[in-house]
Amino acid sequence: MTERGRFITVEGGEGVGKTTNIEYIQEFLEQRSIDLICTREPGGTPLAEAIRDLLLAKSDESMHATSELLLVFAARAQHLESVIRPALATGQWVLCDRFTDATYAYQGGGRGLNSEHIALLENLVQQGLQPDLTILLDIDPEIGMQRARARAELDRFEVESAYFFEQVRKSYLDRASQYPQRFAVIDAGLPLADVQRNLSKSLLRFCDGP
Ligand code: T5A
Repeated sequence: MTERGRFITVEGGEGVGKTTNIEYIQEFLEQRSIDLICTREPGGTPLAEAIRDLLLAKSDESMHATSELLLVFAARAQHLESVIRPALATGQWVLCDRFTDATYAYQGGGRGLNSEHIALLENLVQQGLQPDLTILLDIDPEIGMQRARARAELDRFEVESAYFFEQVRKSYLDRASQYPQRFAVIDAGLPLADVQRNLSKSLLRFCDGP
């Protein structure tokens, strides 16, 4: 029987360097001849990408937090069934830019939604599937937003208040303390070379064991 692939997620606040470091992680794993796919949330399939567009677009109609939560999980259900589960089942590794920890951080911490409601949807959609490794890139939200502002036009989340992003960061760090066996917290405020050195250490531990 084919051994199930491993599931790695990368998380963090705005402008923390996920895109930059996911390329690095992908190269690191491919150099070790690991067959992997790289994907993202919200998104990863045409339908889920259309939901992403709805979630990120600024609009005259404000989106209710519960609508936002349901859209995030609708995209996730599609992504899981069409991409993530089939890949893992054939032994491929999956490297995903954000997953459900982002929902606890943004919809739970940022929007203040009840985490028990998030857990209900998580159970429904994931049926127990959890990442094997979650890399949390942690940074002072003010520095992350400076980087995001310098890079591109801000989306519907990126125009939220400083308080919102402090709550997002706090929720991520709370999740990391709650699940230390799967989280690796990396200081993303360091120069990129140092961030990537620390990333390599975590990846080596994950690939080769302690
Ligand atoms: N969302 C998502 C939810 O609300 N709930 C959910 O359940 C999920 C899954 C998705 C949005 O959706 C929300 C959260 C998000 O708001 P996204 O595209 O995944 O959006 O997230 P963003 O944070 O918007 O991603 P970005 O592409 O904006 O930022 P990255 O990828 O974290 O940052 P990156 O790599 O583009 O770097 C930003 C800049 O900083 C530089 C880079 O060169 C770049 O210019 N940089 C550094 N500079 C100095 N030192 C370093 N160490 C640096 N690292 C990167």
